[in-house]
Amino acid sequence: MRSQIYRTASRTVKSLLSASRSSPLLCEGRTAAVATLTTFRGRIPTVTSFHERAQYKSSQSGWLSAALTLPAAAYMLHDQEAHAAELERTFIAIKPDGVQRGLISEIISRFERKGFKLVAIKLVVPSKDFAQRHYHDLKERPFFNGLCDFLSSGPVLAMVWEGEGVIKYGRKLIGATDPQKSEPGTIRGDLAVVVGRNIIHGSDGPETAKDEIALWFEPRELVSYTSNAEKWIYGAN
Ligand code: DAT
Ligand code: MG
Repeated sequence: MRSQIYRTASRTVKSLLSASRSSPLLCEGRTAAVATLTTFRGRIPTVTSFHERAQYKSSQSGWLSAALTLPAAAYMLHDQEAHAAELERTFIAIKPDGVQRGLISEIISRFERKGFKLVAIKLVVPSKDFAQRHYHDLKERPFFNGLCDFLSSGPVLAMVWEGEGVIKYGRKLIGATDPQKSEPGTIRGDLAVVVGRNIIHGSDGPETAKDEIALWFEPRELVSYTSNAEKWIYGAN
């Protein structure tokens, strides 16, 4: 347990430090949060939330008011359970057919209700060149050109979801590539009929997830935060 806490803490510190390097505007709040980490022995994972509140306050009305909120924030977070799971991230996109059919909220709610956390989202119309980069591993397939034409034909809702096992389980929520073979209860099984209009994309492994997140999002577009629900979603008895 203790080593998990230290692992999570060091991850938090690393991400805070790298974020502060990449974003000078946020530097003050983040550095202060890292410094505070050393004073919160035994309650390390709450620092992320604390930091986010401090950063928010800092961006709203300056560091002074953030400093004034510290005792209250520390008190409010005192009861939060330490969530020590190593959380992973996956890239999920609702393709133009899913967007046009009004399935955004239906699809998002399935990931949300499961307990996964949304950490990035944007609506974009990818260029054909961008679509070809996204599907580069399929460039030898006969449907590659049509697939890239289709992905770049309209708005795509690009997202990053976070959670324990989210890459593999995200694929389970999505269902088999061909909706004719997807189980009922899955997104494609319930909401799509043919492979050429299967409404959603999900990364198929850790390496793909990393590459696809980097292709679609700038690091600063990924929002690290602690959800209030996490203490109810994660835990061991
Ligand atoms: P998935 O989207 O399940 O990861 P994939 O990576 O093999 O599947 O293929 C990417 C997309 O290409 C898929 O969502 C739909 C399209 N596609 C796959 N196989 C196809 C086929 N046989 N005919 C037409 N389109 C296909
Ligand atoms: Mg794939």
